Amino acid sequence: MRTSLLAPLGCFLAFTSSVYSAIIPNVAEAEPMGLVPRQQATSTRVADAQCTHGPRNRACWRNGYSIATDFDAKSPPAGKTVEHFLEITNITLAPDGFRRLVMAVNGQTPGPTLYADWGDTMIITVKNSLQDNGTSIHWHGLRMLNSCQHDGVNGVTECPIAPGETKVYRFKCTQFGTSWYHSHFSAQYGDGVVGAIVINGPATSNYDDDMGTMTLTDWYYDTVFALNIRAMHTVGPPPIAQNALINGTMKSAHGGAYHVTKVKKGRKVRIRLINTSIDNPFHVTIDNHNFTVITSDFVPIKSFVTNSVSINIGQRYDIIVNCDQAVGNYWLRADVSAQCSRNANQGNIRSIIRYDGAPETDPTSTGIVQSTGCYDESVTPYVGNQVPQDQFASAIRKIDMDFNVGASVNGPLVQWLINGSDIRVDWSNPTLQYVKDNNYTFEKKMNVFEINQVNTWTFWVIQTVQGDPVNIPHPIHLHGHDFYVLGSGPGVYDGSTTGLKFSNPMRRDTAMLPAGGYLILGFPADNPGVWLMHCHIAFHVGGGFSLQFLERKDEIINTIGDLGGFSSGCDSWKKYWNGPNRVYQMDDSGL
Ligand SMILES: *[C@@H]1O[C@H](CO)[C@@H](O)[C@H](O)[C@H]1NC(C)=O
Ligand SMILES: *[C@@H]1O[C@H](CO)[C@@H](O)[C@H](O)[C@H]1NC(C)=O
Ligand SMILES: *[C@@H]1O[C@H](CO)[C@@H](O)[C@H](O)[C@H]1NC(C)=O
Ligand SMILES: *[C@@H]1O[C@H](CO)[C@@H](O)[C@H](O)[C@H]1NC(C)=O
Ligand SMILES: *[C@@H]1O[C@H](CO)[C@@H](O)[C@H](O)[C@H]1NC(C)=O
Ligand SMILES: *[C@@H]1O[C@H](CO)[C@@H](O)[C@H](O)[C@H]1NC(C)=O
Ligand SMILES: *[C@@H]1O[C@H](CO)[C@@H](O)[C@H](O)[C@H]1NC(C)=O
Ligand SMILES: [Cu+2]
Repeated sequence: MRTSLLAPLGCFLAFTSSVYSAIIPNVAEAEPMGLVPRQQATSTRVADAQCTHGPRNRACWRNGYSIATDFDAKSPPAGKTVEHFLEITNITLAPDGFRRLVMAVNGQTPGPTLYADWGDTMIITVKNSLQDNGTSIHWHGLRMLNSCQHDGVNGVTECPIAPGETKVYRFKCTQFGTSWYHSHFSAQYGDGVVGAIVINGPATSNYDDDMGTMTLTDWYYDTVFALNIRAMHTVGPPPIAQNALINGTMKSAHGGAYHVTKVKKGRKVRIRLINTSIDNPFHVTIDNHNFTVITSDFVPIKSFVTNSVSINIGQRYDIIVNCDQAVGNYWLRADVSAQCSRNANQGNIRSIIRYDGAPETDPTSTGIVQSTGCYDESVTPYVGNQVPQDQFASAIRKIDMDFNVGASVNGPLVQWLINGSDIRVDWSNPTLQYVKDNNYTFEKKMNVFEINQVNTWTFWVIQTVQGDPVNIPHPIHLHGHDFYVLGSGPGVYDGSTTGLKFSNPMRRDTAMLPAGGYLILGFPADNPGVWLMHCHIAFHVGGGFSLQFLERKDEIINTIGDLGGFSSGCDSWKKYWNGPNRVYQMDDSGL
């Protein structure tokens, strides 16, 4: 088997000034006119079929699809099929000079970046070559329209892939932009099972060169499996990361190296920032350079110029940097916000932006004063949608989120309660099995919330129970949908619509629940399936901070069709789990 990694060729198309003047529409012309209801094709202003995507007209795509298209309403129908092969192994690596066991993807962490074009179908074969763990791979932020059986959540949409076994995931790229994949098997992704995803498509601003993805992740010298168990049985702050990795590398007292991104003076370059942390949010700046932010998660936004961007776990921002400064070396800095997390190498988490012709030395540039705090950037989607305010009051449902310290045989047990219950999935009996069996009698610990109204909007307020000793923000991530963020705030939501945003609110797949406060989300029930919603801090999801939406249960099996290797996967898993060679227990939520 082999990996086919298609280079993002479209991003390097050359252009001449004569081509430039002939190209329509430009970005400004592609601007959608006002707001339209969510379920309709968005804009009457579609791309000219003649217009070709390129450095001077990134707003174009092809065949009538452009940046003005609402990708929730339609996407190019007949793309190509892109195949990838990922093998998960347990090996020793030293990404910052310190040698430790990691769980790698094709021998590296982050694993290979998966490329596709908008409208393509990805077929990804995952082989679990770990000796003593299952795995399941989730394609973060991908909508998985009518294909929840490929969402990669063990205990929900599949049984884990048993050691030595393979599973084939298949889904259509209905969105475009930047994302990542990661394991959903307990804390496994924190030990290295992550990688980036790039889906080429149009963009709201022009640029010359696509520099690819840049992953930012906190890095621990103990395995995250071990730390997670310790965190679950220790009352107090979570473990402190020893370092952070930018694109898989960093310097430390043990050695290592800074990642170098090579740019050309006079060019505008696109960098796709992805926060793959398990606990650390970052503020990213580049010395001497402002940049233009063009997307938040998969959603194109009205671009804005800034000198710093705050990225929470699971979130992505694509930025365009104008390389207009003197030829030289400049630091890209990723600072951890002391208010929400800690990192032992705070202040030194950096990579290098090196202009062609600059010496191969470390930069001497100086940074700006970093912004601090734990918040989401305030962004406006480029394709504007209206959320129906008249449906809000009758549809809103409340979910309480509470911190608790319980007891277990291993000492105290840190629990994150969702309406009173910390989730525990059963890897051998995933929720999709219940759906297959027409059995809707769920145990409380599964944290199942049903959404049964067809194609109407569903609204949720996640409310932190007041008076807890632990008050920190949580990055909330939803599978199967981009949610609309209607509002958030400190304290208790008062039930009113005053201050909520129904007209083109922020739309994304990961948003911040403020410390001790509430977050109000809405989305249309247009994707039958079982979808997890959880805090993306690995220690919190391990401690139960997760729920599952069971969306339009009666339609799921007919809509998703072929279950692929669902049943044979569960058979192999149960054989391993109940057999003599299994050495470990599940001792957290399983997610
Ligand atoms: C990884 O390797 C270590 C050391 O050989 C072993 O103890 C551990 O069980 C392995 N983990 C998995 C998941 O295979
Ligand atoms: C997964 O492997 C790690 C060691 O590599 C171990 O600590 C953990 O308990 C294992 N979990 C399961 C459920 O196999
Ligand atoms: C990060 O590393 C990947 C893989 O080597 C590479 O393709 C990409 O260009 C790097 N990103 C940046 C911004 O340098
Ligand atoms: C990644 O997200 C975590 C958790 O929200 C946050 O603490 C960290 O600062 C983020 N990193 C970046 C580079 O934004
Ligand atoms: C970045 O933007 C700020 C605020 O607009 C401005 O003062 C500064 O000169 C800009 N820096 C560069 C290098 O363009
Ligand atoms: C969560 O629990 C509260 C209090 O018991 C209840 O009022 C509410 O309906 C529950 N939420 C959902 C979505 O079931
Ligand atoms: C539903 O599934 C649960 C868990 O497997 C089982 O205990 C229960 O008997 C099932 N109920 C029905 C009606 O099949
Ligand atoms: Cu959390």
